[in-house]
Amino acid sequence: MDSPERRFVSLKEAADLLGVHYMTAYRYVRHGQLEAHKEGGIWVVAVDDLLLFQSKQNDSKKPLIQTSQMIQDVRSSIWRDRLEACLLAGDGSGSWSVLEAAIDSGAEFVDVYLDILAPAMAAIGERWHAGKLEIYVEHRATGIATRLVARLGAKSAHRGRTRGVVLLGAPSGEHHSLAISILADVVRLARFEVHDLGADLPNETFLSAVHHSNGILAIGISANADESRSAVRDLIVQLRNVIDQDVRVFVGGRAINSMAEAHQLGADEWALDARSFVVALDRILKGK
Ligand code: B12
Repeated sequence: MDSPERRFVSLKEAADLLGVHYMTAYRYVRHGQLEAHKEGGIWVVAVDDLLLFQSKQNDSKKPLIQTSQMIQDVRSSIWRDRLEACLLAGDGSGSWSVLEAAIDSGAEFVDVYLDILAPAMAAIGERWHAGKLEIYVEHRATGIATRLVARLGAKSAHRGRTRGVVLLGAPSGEHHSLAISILADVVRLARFEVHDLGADLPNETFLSAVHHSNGILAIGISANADESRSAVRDLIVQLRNVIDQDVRVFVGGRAINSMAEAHQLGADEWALDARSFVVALDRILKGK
């Protein structure tokens, strides 16, 4: 896999974290004070650059947003390392205890999924890629992670009205279902109704699910293995025959790295991760 990732937030999120209006944050970018670049038409800012910007602002006596954010990041990395160690050791109950401790110490569910569990799995994937891991260890860790997600999902579930239906799945030949489960829970936490169809789904099954779902806001197709791209393209061609024009088709996952690639596969949109996906869904909902 790639080198350890930098975390990015949208400029809107950056503005919220800084406690300023979006246009103010945009001005920082225009004036070269804050590093940002465009991804799929959306300005994004690396968290490191945001923290650097903030530290430079210290003198101006503005309240420091994210001393707490920095602390949170450091905490997350500690929990993530502990979780990774438990997952590698095949220690299921220890793994759950790490997540419980993180939650007890104030971590949000979204952060547990995305800043602790997902990076711990990514680190295990890197070890596997570097040939430093027996393959069974990765499979065992995935089994534990799947059970962790089930427990987290039960703990974080909420009742009440939802804001629209989002269908998630992966096409035939694509076996990474854990990523979809995590994505699904994070989108649920943002109060969307998610139909998680899982991985390795024949096209006709996907189409049938679409046919039987009312009020679909968006469809998200996940692809983590590079060889799944053509299956994604095929699926989207078929989906176009059955979906309403205003249903947005998203693609995402480790095999798809930009909006341009998403468009080449026939999708309307791409999102880097679950947080940006939720931001995009919010935007679509507002435009309705
Ligand atoms: C567990 C795992 C497996 C398990 C999957 C079991 C399961 N039930 O899910 C098994 C063992 C089956 C497996 C198989 C393979 N794997 Co694998 N796997 C992983 C691993 C370690 C974790 C995946 C995971 O669940 N991560 C947790 C998720 C939540 O993290 P995430 O990727 O950051 O997810 C975010 C985004 O991707 C995004 N996202 C994901 N989907 C979507 C969809 C939409 C619409 C949107 C908007 C966003 C979005 O949002 C998520 C949340 O923020 C990853 C390593 C990694 N970096 O993740 C490798 C990894 C994905 N696998 C990889 C590979 C190469 C394979 C194999 C080809 C290996 C092989 N030679 O057999 C096969 C492919 C099988 C297939 N055809 O699908 C590579 C993929 C590289 C690439 N791009 O091609 C990775 C990155 C490992 C590596 N470092 O090289 N794998």
